[in-house]
Amino acid sequence: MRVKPKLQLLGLVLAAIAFAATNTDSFAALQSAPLEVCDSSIPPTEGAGVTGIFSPNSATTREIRDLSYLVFAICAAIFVVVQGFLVVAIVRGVKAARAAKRDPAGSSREPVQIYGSVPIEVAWTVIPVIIVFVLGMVTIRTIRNIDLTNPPDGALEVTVIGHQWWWEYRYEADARDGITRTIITANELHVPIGRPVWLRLESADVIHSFWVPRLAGKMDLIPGHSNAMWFTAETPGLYLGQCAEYCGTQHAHMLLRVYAEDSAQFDAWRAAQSKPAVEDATVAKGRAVFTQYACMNCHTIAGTSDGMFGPNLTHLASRDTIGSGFIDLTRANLRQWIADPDTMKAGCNMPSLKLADDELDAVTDYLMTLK
Ligand code: HEC
Ligand SMILES: [Cu+2]
Repeated sequence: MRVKPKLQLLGLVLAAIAFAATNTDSFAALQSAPLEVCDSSIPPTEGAGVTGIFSPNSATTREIRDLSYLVFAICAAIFVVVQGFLVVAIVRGVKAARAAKRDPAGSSREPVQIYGSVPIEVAWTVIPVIIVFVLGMVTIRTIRNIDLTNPPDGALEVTVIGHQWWWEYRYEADARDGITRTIITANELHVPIGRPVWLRLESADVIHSFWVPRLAGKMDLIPGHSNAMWFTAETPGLYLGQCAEYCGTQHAHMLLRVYAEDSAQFDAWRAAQSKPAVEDATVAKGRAVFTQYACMNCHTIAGTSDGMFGPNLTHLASRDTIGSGFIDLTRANLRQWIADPDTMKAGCNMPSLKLADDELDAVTDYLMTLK
C-alpha cells in the first residue's frame, strides 16, 4: 500500500513541531521562565522557577536519577537497533522495487521466505527477558534503598498534612535536641543538612502528593492513611516543589518550599519557632480585629486563637511567602490577601471578611509583627 502524500506531509509537520519543542533554546527559556501566575499583578515568588530531577541533592534522588539514566540508555539502544533494522528493510525494499522496475520479467520473483528460525526466535525471547530482568533487579534494589519502613537513626521527624491548597508541618518534640514542644507551621519546611528527615504524610481532605524533585521522590498524602518518606539534604539552599496529585482548583498553586540549613541556622530557626507569639502593644487594635472576626476560628496564633482550618500564623512574619509559596510576603500582598484572597488565589478556602480599610491596615500591621 502506498502512503498518501497528505499523510506524509502531516508526519513531516508533526516531526517539525516535535523538533521545535525539544530545541534546546526553547527548553532553556522554559526552565528560566517565571512561574505561571493567573494574575500578573502578583509578583512570582523569588526563585520559583522550574525545579529539576537532573540536579539531585540527596543520595536517594541521585540513585533515582542514575536509574533513570540506565533505563534511558537501554531504551535508546533498543530504539537504535529497531530503527536500524527498519532502515535496512526500507533501503533493501526500495532497491528491490527499482530492480523489479528495470527488469519486469524478474518482478514475480518473491523474496526468500523463511518459516521459523530457531536462532532468531531464541534471540528475541532471551534478550528481552534479560533486559527486563536487569531493569527489574536494579529497580527493586533502588526501591529497597529508598523506601524505609522506619525512620533512619537520628532522623528529624515531621508530620506533613496536605490541605486544599496548602501544607501543614508539625515538628515532633525532639528529645535528642532537648526540644519538648511540637512546632506547627505552614508552607515553608525548614530542615537541617546532613541529617535524615523523616516525613509522615497525611491529608485533611483529598489526595495530595509531596514532590520536591531535588530532595526526594514523590509520595502521596492520603486521607485516613499514613505514608512516609525520607531524605537527607546535602547542601544548604531553597528547594522548590509542587503538589503532584491533582487536588482541585488551586492545585497548581500548592507549591512546596524546603529550606535546607546548616545545623546552627536550623537550631536558631527552631528556637524562634518554639517561642510564643510576639505581643506588641502598638498593634493591639489589629489583634482585636483578628479576634473579633472569624479569623480566630480558622487560624491559630499561639496565645490568641486556636483555629485549625487554615495555616498556623504564630510566626507568619518569619516566612517569605503566603498562599502556599505562591505569593511573596510583603505588607501590600498580605493586605490584599486579607481583603479578598480570591483576587490572588481564586477559589481558595479562605473567605473575604469584607473588613473596613482601617481594620485591614490594623490586622495587617498586627500580622507583620508575628516574627
Ligand atoms: C473559613 C476559614 C478562614 C477564615 C475565617 C480566615 N481564614 Fe485565613 N486562611 C484560611 C485558609 C484555608 C488559608 C489557606 C489558603 C491557601 O493557601 O489556599 C488561609 C490563609 C491565610 C493567610 C496566609 C497564610 C500562609 O502562610 O499562607 C493569612 C495571613 C490569613 N489566612 C489571615 C487571615 C485573617 C487575617 C483572617 C480574618 C480577617 C482570616 N485569615 C480568616 C482560612 C480562613
Ligand atoms: Cu494538588
